Amino acid sequence: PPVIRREDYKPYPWIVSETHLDFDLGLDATRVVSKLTVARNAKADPADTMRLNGDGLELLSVKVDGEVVNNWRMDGDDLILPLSSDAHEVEIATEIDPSANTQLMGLYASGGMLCTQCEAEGFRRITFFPDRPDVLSVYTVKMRGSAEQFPVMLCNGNEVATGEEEGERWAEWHDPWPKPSYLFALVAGDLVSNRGTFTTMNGREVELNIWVREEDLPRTDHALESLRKSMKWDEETFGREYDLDLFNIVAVSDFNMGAMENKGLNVFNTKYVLADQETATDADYDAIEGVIAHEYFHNWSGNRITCRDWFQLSLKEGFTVLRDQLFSQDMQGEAVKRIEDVRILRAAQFPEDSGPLAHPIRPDSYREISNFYTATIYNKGAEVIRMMRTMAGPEKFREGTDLYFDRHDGEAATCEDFVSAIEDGAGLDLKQFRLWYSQAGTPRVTVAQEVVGDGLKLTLSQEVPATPGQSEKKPVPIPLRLAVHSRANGATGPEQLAVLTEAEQTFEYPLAGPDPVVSINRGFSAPVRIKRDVSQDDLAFLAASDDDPFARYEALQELAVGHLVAVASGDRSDADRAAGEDALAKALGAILTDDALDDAMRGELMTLPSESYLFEQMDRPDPARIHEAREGLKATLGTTLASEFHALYDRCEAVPFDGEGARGARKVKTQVLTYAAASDPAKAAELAAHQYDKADNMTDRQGALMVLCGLECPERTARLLDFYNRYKGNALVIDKWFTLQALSLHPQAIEHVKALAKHDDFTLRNPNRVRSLYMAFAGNPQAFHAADGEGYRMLADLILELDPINPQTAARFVPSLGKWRKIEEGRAEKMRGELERIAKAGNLSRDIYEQVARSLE
Ligand code: HT7
Ligand code: ZN
Repeated sequence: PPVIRREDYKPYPWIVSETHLDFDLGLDATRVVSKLTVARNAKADPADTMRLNGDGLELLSVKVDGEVVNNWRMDGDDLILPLSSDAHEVEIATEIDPSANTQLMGLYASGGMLCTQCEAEGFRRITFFPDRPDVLSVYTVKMRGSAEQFPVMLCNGNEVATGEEEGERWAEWHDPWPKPSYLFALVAGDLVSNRGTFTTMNGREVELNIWVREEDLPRTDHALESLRKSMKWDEETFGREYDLDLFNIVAVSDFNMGAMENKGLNVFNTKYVLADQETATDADYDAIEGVIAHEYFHNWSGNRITCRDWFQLSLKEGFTVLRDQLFSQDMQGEAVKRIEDVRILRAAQFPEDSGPLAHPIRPDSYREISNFYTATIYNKGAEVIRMMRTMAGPEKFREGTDLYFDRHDGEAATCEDFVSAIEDGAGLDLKQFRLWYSQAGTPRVTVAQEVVGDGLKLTLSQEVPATPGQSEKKPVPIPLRLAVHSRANGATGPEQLAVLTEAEQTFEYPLAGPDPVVSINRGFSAPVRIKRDVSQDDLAFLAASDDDPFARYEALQELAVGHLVAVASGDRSDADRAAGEDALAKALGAILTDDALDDAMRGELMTLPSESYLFEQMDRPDPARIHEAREGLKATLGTTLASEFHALYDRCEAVPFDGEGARGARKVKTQVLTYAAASDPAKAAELAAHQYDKADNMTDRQGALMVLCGLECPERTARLLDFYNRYKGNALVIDKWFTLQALSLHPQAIEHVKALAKHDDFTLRNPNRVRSLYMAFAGNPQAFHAADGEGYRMLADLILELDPINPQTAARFVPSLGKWRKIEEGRAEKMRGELERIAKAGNLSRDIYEQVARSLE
């Protein structure tokens, strides 16, 4: 497959001012007639042909200015059409089979309905078209089909007319906003809606609909409320108002990603729409609120201003992730949300940035754009913009975003346009900062401190590691929020902002008292790794009393990481190990009994660093030893702090479902169970079974079952069976049932996964189901990294079997095998062997080819 390069960008030679689409809908055969009004683009190099992208289409006819023409030719899947004048009307008829579309890109059938997914390059699977984000057109769409099968017909914009004759229904839609083809959407099916309204800041009344299958209607209130909150927040925080009279969301159960921001017609994975107390966890509720906000916010950051080309993907995704993170911080609480976001960044993006698939947030090349919907583009992209906000301050940053929205409204813009607008609007100099867009890799910042007179001299140095294709790196500006506290008198120093721009730089701050302790990268102000020599006592002090909640979390993590890495590497004497456990028990004990903490924050602080995070901190580690060290520490802490844990559990258990602080209490309860499972499995089984049996909500039930799944006890089998029977038929909950078993700490988890892959409810056709089993399995350090390589073989088999069905979803599993350079040699060889086996198989998709080739390089 050819490599597409950013530097090769050229504007499209034709302007497509209007696009008229006519659909004859059928689940097995849909006919599409498109009429394009085209004119030469004076800003592009002249061309005497028009390239119309296609993918798997059956071409029926081509007309130019009303006459059938045959002078076209095919170049691969693309149609090349000679055009001699400055303006034409092009008409193309095609036929597609939505039921055969297992890739779920373009127009496809899902549970008897028809829906579309066009980002990034799915529109070319519907009709021949310049399927690139810088070709903006005004769409008018007419569709017709069986009134019984498709009583509801939706498209972008506003419905302008409908009708029904002899069992056939038709609808015409018009979207006044010019848009690129990736934002086109169509849905037809038997759906019902939860309808609401929102009045915008300028008094426009907007109709809101959450469209679902009838049986799902009772679980849509949270989605509707989340949409209203998002609309209000975007007006208040970014000054963005909605621009149509209608906003539709449709939930579909077969979907490759989370959701899609099509203009006025968002299509969502059911997972991010449906919720009620019985079937969705607190985390599910938050995820729904966050994803609804994200897609809604795209209406400005993505739709009104879109991307010039796919290299600019982070322009819309990074910015929109930042916007949804800030929204969720406001809705759910700043500290806990920030901790969760940093945990995601470290779990997904840091490994990507230090592995074979590392790329800048604005990549330079790709073969398959779907492979670049990554944690780097999304999450690091958000962090990079967050740093601009930290340097400017929220008010100035808002002046920057206002300018960006004003200056580029209606355009297909670049990351450079965004940075320039922030620079001009917020009054920042971002010349050097632009390196964050072009360099991959997570910077490492080393901290050294020295008391000089009554001040503290801080020497900060940075290094950006080499990444594939980028061996030489330059220093980047790193904004670090920090404070200098005193351990001796407990005084907290004022917060400062140090912007490290050189390879090495010194900063001086006044002391707050003797024994200075530096609290650095507060709020995780920069997406970097911090390296410093800091004593266990200093970390314990920060964990107990830093005035920045994130820094408290971070100090406890650092304390645990230091200990666990040393234990897993075999570098700790018995005495050191005992001292480390003691320090952690004291620090955690203080957290468990700190009455000033709310339980949501306590739940975060109780979370030990994950095995995969520990893996990242070590040189060619053995995952089994990491597992042993972490479980060992949990057991020790569970035993040492048994009475504190039990007192906490009892207090939290008494909080009713809707009581004050109930969500935090639920989080803490399950955390306590995880420690008990390691220290006293019999007691944990009893407690978890009790929690499961009396649960009146999914958070408690799932938490209890998660713990039971990892134990070898009779309670496990009975509750797993109960869970399955209770929720049989509810796909999203049965996904949880698969996940819990695939993620479990049970010694036979790998055997369970094999059996589950043969279960009647398992199918490769549904991405949620595939991910529920295999993503969970790939994230189960113990089972996936079985020393004999069985886990790797299973994953490679899955990739090969799934590739012909759904290459995009299959490609998401490749990075798990790409860790071979990082792991101990025995497993490395086995992982690499599986990648080579995939590479040698014939007929690989472009998606798998690219990911495997990059992973082996
Ligand atoms: N912008 C959307 C991306 C998306 C997507 C990309 C490739 C294949 C399928 C897809 N579904 C949705 C989602 C978002 O980030 O908002
Ligand atoms: Zn997005």
